[in-house]
Amino acid sequence: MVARNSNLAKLPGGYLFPEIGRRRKACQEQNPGARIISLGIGNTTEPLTPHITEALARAAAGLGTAEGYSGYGDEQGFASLRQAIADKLYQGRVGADEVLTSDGAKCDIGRLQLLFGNQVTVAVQDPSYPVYVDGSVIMGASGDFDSASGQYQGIVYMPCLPENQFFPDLGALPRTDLIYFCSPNNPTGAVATREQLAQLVEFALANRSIIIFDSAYSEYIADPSLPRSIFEIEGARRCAVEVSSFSKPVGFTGLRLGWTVCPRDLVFDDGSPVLKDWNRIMTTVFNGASNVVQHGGLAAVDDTGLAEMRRTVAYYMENAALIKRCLEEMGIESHGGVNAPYIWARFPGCKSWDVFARILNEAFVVCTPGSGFGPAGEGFIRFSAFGHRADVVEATERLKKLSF
Ligand code: PL4
Repeated sequence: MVARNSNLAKLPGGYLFPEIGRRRKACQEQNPGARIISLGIGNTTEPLTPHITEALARAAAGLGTAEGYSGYGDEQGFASLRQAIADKLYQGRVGADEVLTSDGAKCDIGRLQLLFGNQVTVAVQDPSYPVYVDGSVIMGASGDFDSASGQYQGIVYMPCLPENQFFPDLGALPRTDLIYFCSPNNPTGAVATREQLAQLVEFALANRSIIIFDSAYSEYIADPSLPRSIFEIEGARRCAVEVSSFSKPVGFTGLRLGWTVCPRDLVFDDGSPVLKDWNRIMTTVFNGASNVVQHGGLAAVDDTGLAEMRRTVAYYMENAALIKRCLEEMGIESHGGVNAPYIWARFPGCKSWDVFARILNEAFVVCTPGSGFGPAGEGFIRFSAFGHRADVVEATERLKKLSF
């Protein structure tokens, strides 16, 4: 027999989102006639535009011809797509050679964890997208789980609460090798200001840390004064990598296409470039994003695609406004939902999973319990703005009938 990977044994429970799916299924079985609406998992619902589906269809049909057929491509992705991302989404702030495309931000986070190995120390925003912590645990970079605090002993948790404007007190933090930072934030919906990101970069440079910046929701920033990329900040090229995705702005959650920017200037202690090792990881354990999907990505970032992207984002943000208004009418404190598709609602004195259960069983609406994102999420609930408009309207009507 083979010994179990002891790191996996450190995880106290299953991954958050399948657990929510399990509870939804149980509720449906108990209430077969109920029409459950999801404001839970951040999963896109609106159809792709003809502009994109035509590009996908053309590429797929081309594979059936001698001229259009292609097999393995470069693991880093189409040169044209890397250039388009650098030019259109980063306005030339990063080089095409620094952009490596992939099958999504989540998968890149896992491969970055492989890149940095298990000897690194790690800091995360608390609450945060569970992959940062769970992936670090699986890699062996977390220490043991302490059930009293709900924290891993080897991970530095940076509380991000309404009381500190969702930005950690950097002066109170110990040095770590890696700092995971997500803006617009999942789950709080908070967006770091330029000044805050400048402080973070200064902190990372002073400590010789590397920031893993997750900008999966950057297209949801409508306020032009807020930074969409860490690379808008002076010095970030020497201390940050950025993961991002076509999932949320274009609806490629099922198609799968993302990218990571790893600047040439970022080096390890020994002076060797991080980009060289990132290339090594990507060429070794990844075989390139689907060639059909990359054609869809090219369509998403041409002029028509970018205009459509803005309309898709606007649609989900109108949902966010409806959810926020509903919570306001209910007298529930809420955050986010302005430059981000998540609304973070506070239920003082309540346990997140209890509120989740009430909303599911009494309103047949799925949400996400804040504690699933870290101990500082206890007492909060995350509502996702991804959904069909009619469902969001009905969900808010049902929510208004509950009292907390
Ligand atoms: C459920 C901050 C959602 N099964 O689609 P990707 O891989 O390019 O991007 C995933 C991702 C990356 N970074 C952040 C994210 O919030 C997400 C997606 N998160 C959510 O509801 O929190 C989907 C979750 C999916 C998952 O586990 O990612």
